[in-house]
Amino acid sequence: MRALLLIDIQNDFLPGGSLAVPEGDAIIPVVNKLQDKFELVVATQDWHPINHKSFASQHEGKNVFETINLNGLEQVLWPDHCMQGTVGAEFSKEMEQNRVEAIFRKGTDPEIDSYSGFYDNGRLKTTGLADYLRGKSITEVYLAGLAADFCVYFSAKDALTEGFKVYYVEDAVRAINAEGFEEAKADLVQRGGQIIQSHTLL
Ligand code: VGL
Ligand code: ZN
Repeated sequence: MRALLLIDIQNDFLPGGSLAVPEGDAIIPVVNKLQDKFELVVATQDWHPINHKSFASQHEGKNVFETINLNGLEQVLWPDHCMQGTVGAEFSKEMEQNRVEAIFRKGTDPEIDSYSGFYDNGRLKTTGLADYLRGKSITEVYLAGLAADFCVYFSAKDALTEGFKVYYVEDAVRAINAEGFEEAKADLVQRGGQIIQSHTLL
């Protein structure tokens, strides 16, 4: 069985949002068309408390996109984004949501970031997503969403580690950095993932 994972399609990652991904809105018609082709559709939602340590605003004298050491892990400092209960944290209203069976929230612990929908960045805690998918007899996971070089990429890597067949739908993702996007795709192929185009599914 196949699942479509919609990664962080939230207002703050879309044009006008605080951490807008270039052309992020271009994926929405694509993911809306894709949903009907899957037995299961699941979404992840970046869901930070206002004092999350991935925010540059929590570190005096630090600027956004600088890197620091946070509790032993390399951490990029982001603009404040996807704060719990804010409009920025909501899914895009343009995204079809009726078929989304479950939402996995992440990034709720202020001390650690969580790019992947499966684990936090230290792999200390699971969100329960892998067991949820196995419970639904899912063996193949197709990834779409934002950002291609962060949360989609880390989710795809963890899906591979968890033993799923992994498909990264290239035209259903957009990246923060172009170089990071190329590196992410190359690394996923190296690890046994496949890069596909949505038209092969439609
Ligand atoms: C993301 C940076 C910070 C993402 C989330 O969804 O890719 N990126 N938090
Ligand atoms: Zn975040």
